[in-house]
Amino acid sequence: MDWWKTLIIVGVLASFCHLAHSVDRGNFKTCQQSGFCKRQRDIPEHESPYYVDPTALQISQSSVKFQLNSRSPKAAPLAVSLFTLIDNTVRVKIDEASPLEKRYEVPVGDVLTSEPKEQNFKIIGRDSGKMTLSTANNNNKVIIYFDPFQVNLLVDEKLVTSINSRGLLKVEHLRKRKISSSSTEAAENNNNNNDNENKNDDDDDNDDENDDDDDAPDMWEETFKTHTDTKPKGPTSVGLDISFPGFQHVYGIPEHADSFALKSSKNTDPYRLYNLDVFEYELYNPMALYGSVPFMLAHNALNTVGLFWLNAAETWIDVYSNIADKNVFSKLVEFVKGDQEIPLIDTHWFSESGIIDVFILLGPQPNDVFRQYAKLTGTTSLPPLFALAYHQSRWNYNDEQDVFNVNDGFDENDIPLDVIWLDIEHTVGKKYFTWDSDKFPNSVGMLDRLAARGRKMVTIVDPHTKREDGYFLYSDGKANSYFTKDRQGNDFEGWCWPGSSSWLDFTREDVRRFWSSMFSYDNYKGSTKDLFIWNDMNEPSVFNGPEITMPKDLLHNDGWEHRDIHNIYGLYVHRATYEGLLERSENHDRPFVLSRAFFAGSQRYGAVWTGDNTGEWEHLKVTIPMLLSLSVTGITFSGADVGGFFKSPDAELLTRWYQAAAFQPFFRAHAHLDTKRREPWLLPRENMLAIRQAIRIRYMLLPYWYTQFFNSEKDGAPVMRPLWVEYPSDVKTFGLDDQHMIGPAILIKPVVDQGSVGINVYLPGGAHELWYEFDSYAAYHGGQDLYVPVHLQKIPAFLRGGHIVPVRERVRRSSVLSAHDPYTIVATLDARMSATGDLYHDDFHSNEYKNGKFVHRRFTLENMSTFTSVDLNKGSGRSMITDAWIEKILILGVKQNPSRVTLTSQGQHPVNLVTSYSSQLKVLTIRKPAVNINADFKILFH
Ligand code: NBV
Repeated sequence: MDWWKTLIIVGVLASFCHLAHSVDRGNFKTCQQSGFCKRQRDIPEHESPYYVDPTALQISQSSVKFQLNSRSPKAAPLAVSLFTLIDNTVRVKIDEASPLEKRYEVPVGDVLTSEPKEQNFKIIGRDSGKMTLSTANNNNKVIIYFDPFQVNLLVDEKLVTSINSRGLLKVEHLRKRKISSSSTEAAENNNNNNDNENKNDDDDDNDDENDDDDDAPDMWEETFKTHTDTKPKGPTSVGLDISFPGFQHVYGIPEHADSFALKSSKNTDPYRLYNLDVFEYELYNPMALYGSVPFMLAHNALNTVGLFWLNAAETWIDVYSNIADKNVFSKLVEFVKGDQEIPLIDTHWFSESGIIDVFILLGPQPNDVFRQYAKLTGTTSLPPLFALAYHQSRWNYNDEQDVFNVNDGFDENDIPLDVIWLDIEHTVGKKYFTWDSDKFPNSVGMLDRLAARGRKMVTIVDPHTKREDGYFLYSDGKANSYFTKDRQGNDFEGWCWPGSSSWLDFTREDVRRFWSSMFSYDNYKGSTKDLFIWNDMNEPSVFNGPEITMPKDLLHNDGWEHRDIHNIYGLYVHRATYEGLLERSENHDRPFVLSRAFFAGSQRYGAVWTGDNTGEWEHLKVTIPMLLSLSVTGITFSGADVGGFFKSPDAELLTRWYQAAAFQPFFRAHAHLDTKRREPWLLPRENMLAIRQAIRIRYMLLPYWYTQFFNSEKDGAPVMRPLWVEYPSDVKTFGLDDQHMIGPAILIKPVVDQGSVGINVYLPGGAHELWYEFDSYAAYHGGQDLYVPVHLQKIPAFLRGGHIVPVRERVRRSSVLSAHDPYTIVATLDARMSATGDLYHDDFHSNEYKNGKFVHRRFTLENMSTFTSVDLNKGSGRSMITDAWIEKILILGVKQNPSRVTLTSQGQHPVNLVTSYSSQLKVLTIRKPAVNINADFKILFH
């Protein structure tokens, strides 16, 4: 074996076998170590050198196009296209006016679901200095200032976003390299590696003679540790500043292990977006992690604005805040003088290549921004129900017997479970789509045995392919030239779990089709319809690559460099897998695929998780801001390894982790190979009971979760949501990192501190709002910090008054087994003695719902006098015949026992219903209304 390979193996094993104890920062670049980051970040704030020639505007009904010229001889002219889009959205594209060659743009359909629909504007003002546009039927304005170039966006006459107001627009134009004596050697190397371009050519107009930075050492080649990035195109970065006047809070741009409201980066590195496999990541810093969504939301008491930066290259974002960045002295002066500055958040975005393509989503409210973003990048597809239930994973369940023991363990302890997961050790030598036949001699039999209890299995399929002749994936991939290429045009070879590996070029559609076909039952031998997939390592993780990933100068489809597409590689893997599962059932069944890497739009293909966290209290805490950041940027279906991947949590931490995660979208326990086994029954009994209780609550609430996911597929609103989505003007909610909501009706503040005996929960909404404690049904007013004493079983959760939540009370072994069980409807009265909510129901696994085969009802309780059920699925002309019925209705906050309660269903005679009333709990229970969930009915309270 080559010496370098031995070194790598030792290094990798050392880190993966836990000799290291925290992130090795030296493996990852700081801004100072990244040429373009440094160059872009160092631009001083100034008046922009760019100006528009107002006589040369090209104006159409929905776009304005113009050239930007610069007073600085170093900057090449730029071409700007500004589009007004439907639904209060404005798009600004900035490219070089005449680039040497085309710059990369993500193909339409890959992130944007389709070409965004434009909407006509009116020119409502124009003079020599500016032009003002407004789209029909809304109160938004776009003002283009000519000199210096700047774009302001107003909502209801309020300035909410300003582009290039700090003059930081900078596009490093493509150029040919000048050969100077100092750089000859480097240039030669460069040309050797890249024989089709960059020959020195003195006549070229774009060759900026005045640009004396051209030969800066890191512009044409960049070395990090032992890796040299040959940068055949030289410097190609793009950057722009975007400010949010009037805002003090911005959110989003996952993935970072950091607070939900983004912090000022004045004294740190900028937030980095570059999909990376970061071993033992640290908390509360802006380092990059496994996925990237370049989408940010600014929110204040009046407005929400979204900013989507469509660029798949490495990206850094600076966030400055005039309020947060103020020093103590100026705060004191302000306090004494009594005047306060208007808050302002300045952001500065820069990407290594591609073009500037920015979408400003003008809201004005949070749900508007979610819908506007969903129109661009799509929504989370409704998962099959089992995917929302509880998952049990570990690296690794060793063999079939191990799987059966786990399967039985859940039943013996009456703990519901839907899915058991198999990690990389189930394969032959990490060759995916294979089974180690010693450990798993009869995978079909095993899958069937799980399926008999309504359970599924998930296996891991990573995107690195073992380079072994005879391994079908490798042989076919090689024969068809499907692998990502190095600079010499050979299949790139790197190091990963299987040893020497290659990586399919998932940016190519034909390669994705090839990958998808691997999931057919014929190709994936030993799989059945009950087997689903997990894509790990798809950043992609390359053990011997720069920053543990692919070299940036590798080549993909049409000669685009890995640099251009890095952040979207993982999405393509996720997508190809998702499409494979769809195909294997001829589009009949909904896929389930978990992915570690992601980008904007990944929500369309399934779930993501936050990777290799650690079994420590701080890691439990950070799950909330991390998952909220994913949620508000479209990645609705996300979770964190319950218990933490590294290290062994003690029983208390593990219990609290289950309780928090039972209220997070993707609910899976997972653990590193080296950790102690931690299936719930291995814990002391009181912990096992508390965990069982948390999982049972999850199952009880599955109808509510499922309904929320159905709604989210339609409107893009997150299921796990910050309080400010429901209470946009309540400033006390803007900085919360430790409590959140599920849909509009459930508020939760999990216990995340060791030895906690009580916690303060903020109940929003003012004194007129009512909140009902989940276990006791006790009612509390909003607008207060409520102290809640806690014991080991306690999960501080509240139901919001005025809502109706569907649940299922019968506990089964898995969610599938309760598909035909009746529902209980829980209504919580608000101050007007009313409540409303909906229930969605279908076959829980197929795509038939897309043909209208579902039940969707709206329940409304008016003034504690009538309860009605209305069909929300009338429009489709189809519905679903179901035997599911309502076995109980619980009404919380009822002040008086009604003398009689009657039910009228489908036009029949009214019948009296059996009820019971607890004057102490203020709960009215209607027993056995026994009405089909799809019936039109009315209940009257006399
Ligand atoms: O496949 C092994 C693990 C997996 O269990 C984990 O969930 C992934 O995030 N995988 C990473 C690779 C190695 C991690 C040290």
